[in-house]
Amino acid sequence: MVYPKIPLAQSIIEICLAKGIKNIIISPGSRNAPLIIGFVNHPEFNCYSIVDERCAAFFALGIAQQTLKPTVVVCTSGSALLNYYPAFAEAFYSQIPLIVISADRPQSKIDIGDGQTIRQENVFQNHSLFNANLTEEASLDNDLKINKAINTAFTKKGPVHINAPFEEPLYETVSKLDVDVTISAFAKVQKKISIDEIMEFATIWNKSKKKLILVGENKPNQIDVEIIESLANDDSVVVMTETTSNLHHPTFLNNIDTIITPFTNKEFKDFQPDILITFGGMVVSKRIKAFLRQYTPTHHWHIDTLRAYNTFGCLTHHFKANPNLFFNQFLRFTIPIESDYRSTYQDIAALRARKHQEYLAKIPFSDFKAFEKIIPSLPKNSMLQVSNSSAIRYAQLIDIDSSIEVFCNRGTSGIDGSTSTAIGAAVANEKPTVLIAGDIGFLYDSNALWNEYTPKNFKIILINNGGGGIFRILPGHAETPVFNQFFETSHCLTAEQLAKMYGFEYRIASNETDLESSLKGLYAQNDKPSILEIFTPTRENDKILLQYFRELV
Ligand SMILES: Cc1ncc(C[n+]2csc(CCOP(=O)(O)OP(=O)(O)O)c2C)c(N)n1
Repeated sequence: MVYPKIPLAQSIIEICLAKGIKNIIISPGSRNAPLIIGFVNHPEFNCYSIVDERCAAFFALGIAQQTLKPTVVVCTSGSALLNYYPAFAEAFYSQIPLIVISADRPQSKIDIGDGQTIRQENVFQNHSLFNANLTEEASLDNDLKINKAINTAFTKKGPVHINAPFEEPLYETVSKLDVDVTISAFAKVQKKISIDEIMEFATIWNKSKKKLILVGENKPNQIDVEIIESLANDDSVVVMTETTSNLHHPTFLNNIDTIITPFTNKEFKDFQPDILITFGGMVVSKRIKAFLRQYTPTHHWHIDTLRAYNTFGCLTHHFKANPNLFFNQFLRFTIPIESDYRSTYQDIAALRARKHQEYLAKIPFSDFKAFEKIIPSLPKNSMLQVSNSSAIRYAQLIDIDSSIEVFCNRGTSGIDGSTSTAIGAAVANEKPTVLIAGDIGFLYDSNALWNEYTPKNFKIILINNGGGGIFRILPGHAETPVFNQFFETSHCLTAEQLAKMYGFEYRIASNETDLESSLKGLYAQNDKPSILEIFTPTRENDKILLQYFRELV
């Protein structure tokens, strides 16, 4: 075996090994040479080389999003580390385990004029679940900090930072380990809810005729079928899901904006629930947030082992359990109550579905039309990754096959890493993966394509509406030069040259007929990754979408 000579690097690698860490994304540098040498020469690790640290961290995030296990990113000293911050913040808000290991100069070399040196300790302080600021020598104290960082990423599901100072020489190797690391185990406590707690809340539940369950971002296959059935069959329960909820039942309302946008004040008032139960991560729909903030339920209970955000300003209880455990215990104490809450909104959903079909049948080629064609064309049992911002909002409006797993970086809703995340996720998941991206987000993260790991069957459907289409939809849009240059950032760029440079097959479509045949070609191509770029009419898209909400009643 080849080990780095520096004992601290040996300790880091041995503790990662003992903790079952598998995937290491490495960006080049010299200060991190001891770590690179150690990880790459160990057969237990899958090492990936990605130059751009921002892309590397999102790629790692994509792997961790799929494996639900901590993924490590390793970089050199200096500004390299700061490029991890967007993915670090996304990991924090999306509860994804990410371990940053940065190489550093010893503290005596900071702020004395040494090259490629910045203040690295605690640099992610505001979003880090633990900072292991190591000292230069291998020691029990350092071992414990490394253990704690990795354990925290596992148990608290989020990002941690290990900062490791190394002094030159950096490239020397040895064939035997000099360290005998200490491994501290972590206890995985399965949280139980007390019977008293359950009874108190079941009593409220049993008296309420209007219960709304709103599911945020949720990993596929997390909720037991019996729980889904039980909630779906309760007359007093409306379950609202989003595309990123990965939760399906014919009675669940999966197109929130379509259902609620046309509501009058009276209809909102009627819809106002007595109890709101939420689980999962971030909610995409702005409209449901606005509704629940104005028409606050008497009770809002959030279910999550770790966190509960007071998203609607009315949080009354946090059940610290996973949703399966909670519902399995809780539903045993509930009794049916006569209510027309569910049936009322089933009827409205049926009306909206009819109006939706009528409207889509008559609209011209546009972003909305493209989504109407793309979503049903996606292969069954595939993974869909979606970029921010209008892409995920359009995707929410179209029914999707329940076998398709959907992901979007909604922790911070950034446009800076959707492609890198999607590629990392595709590498980890091995399912056929399609990314639907907007042009600005795609161009922003074009370095994502700069890697050797993109699966041959990976596909990007790029909706090129000539700029940030979302800004046309948001209130405040006015057709002025300032809007075009500084909000929409309109452009005439295409992905053609990027596709050529990175060895992607490239297709285009700018009308419905082209789109249908291009989609067929796209799915048939599995010998190299592909991009299908769809050009839509910049100045029509927003009008077509806004008119949709007017015609739903
Ligand atoms: C890193 C980052 N910078 C800026 C934003 C603000 N922002 C949100 S959406 C958007 C434009 C996205 O345009 P595009 O990718 O073309 O998608 P479209 O809205 O047209 O679907 C911008 C700049 C952001 N979310 N993240």
